[in-house]
Amino acid sequence: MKFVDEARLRVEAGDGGNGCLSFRREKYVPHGGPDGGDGGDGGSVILVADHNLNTLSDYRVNRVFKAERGGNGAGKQRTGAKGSDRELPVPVGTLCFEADTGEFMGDLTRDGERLVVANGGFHGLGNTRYKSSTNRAPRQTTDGSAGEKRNLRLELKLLADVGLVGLPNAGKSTFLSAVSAATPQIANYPFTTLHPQVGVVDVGALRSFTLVDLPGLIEGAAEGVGLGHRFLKHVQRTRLLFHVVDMAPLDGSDPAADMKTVEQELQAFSPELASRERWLVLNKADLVLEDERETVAADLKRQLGWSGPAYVVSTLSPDTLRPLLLDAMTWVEQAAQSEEEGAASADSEADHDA
Ligand SMILES: Nc1nc2c(ncn2[C@@H]2O[C@H](COP(=O)(O)OP(=O)(O)OP(=O)(O)O)[C@@H](O)[C@H]2O)c(=O)[nH]1
Ligand SMILES: [Mg+2]
Repeated sequence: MKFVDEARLRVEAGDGGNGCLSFRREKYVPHGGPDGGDGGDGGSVILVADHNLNTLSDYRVNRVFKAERGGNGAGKQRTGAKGSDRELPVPVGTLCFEADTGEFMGDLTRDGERLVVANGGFHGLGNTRYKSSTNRAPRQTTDGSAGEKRNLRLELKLLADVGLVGLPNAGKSTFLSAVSAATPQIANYPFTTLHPQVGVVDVGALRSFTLVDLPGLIEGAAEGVGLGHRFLKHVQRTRLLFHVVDMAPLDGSDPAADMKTVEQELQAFSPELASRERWLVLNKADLVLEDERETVAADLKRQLGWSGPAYVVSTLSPDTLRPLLLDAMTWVEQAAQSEEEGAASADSEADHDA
């Protein structure tokens, strides 16, 4: 399915049904009282996050999505039916904005999460409601109120724990396919990957993290060279980046210079992303003689002044990825835990203030 990560649409909630004006008419009851029922509420339009979706392609052509109008009230105090809601499934990671004002409306981060984007109108009242001791035959009713209508802009920013960045051909997709059930396209030409793809990495019993594979970055991506750099937004919400580097590029390029290129492009996209926790994944170790691997790796780190974590791997032999995956799992768990603690302490501070 086509990958679409931005969309515009119009949503129109249902109007409330009108109240009814009616009087009881029965045999042998000459002056029956009022019996007009209320209308039903209009249906709302609701975004619902669905983890089976990974694209906004359902919304790529500007369409209008309407919820049902509430039914009108009727005699014999019958209430109009409530208009049914219109549910719009969207991928987890969808952000919603009101298109005309740019106002942020919500972020759907969990499967099943719901966001009402247009509230249905309120029902009108039937004349039965206006009966009183002084007015036994009210002719008053109200109409239902109008449902909300608005233009929306949706933006998908994938949610994953770890993101893969690097030059084209570094082996990012091979990495994802080696460690998850995802089946990205792999080939020895640049820009094989055109769209981000997420896989789940199982690391033993009940421990897993999500990993997103991206297209390759090249020099000038920020100015639109190659596939540009817009896709980097899909790693903005990751906790950790794997920077995949080809240790022995066939084109004879210098791996240290290659690394710097990627660093510069991350920086150009967002300094915040460039300073995100990033681990070096020196790939294609199988192309380097076994007793030279450590020297090559040490040399690269020295050239870059790299003091962070670095792993020498070959995505063609998944065993070599094991230590990296275990460390990443632990790191992700700890990051999630400290985030939770941070949120909890912020909450308790707020309680304290209150
Ligand atoms: N020898 C060797 N080749 C590898 C290794 N990992 C990947 N490759 C090869 O490198 C080529 C590129 O791999 P991909 O996984 O498509 O690279 P990518 O980083 O996803 O590339 P783009 O999608 O273009 O950005 C393919 O021919 C892979 O078979 C490795 O560890 N050793
Ligand atoms: Mg790829």
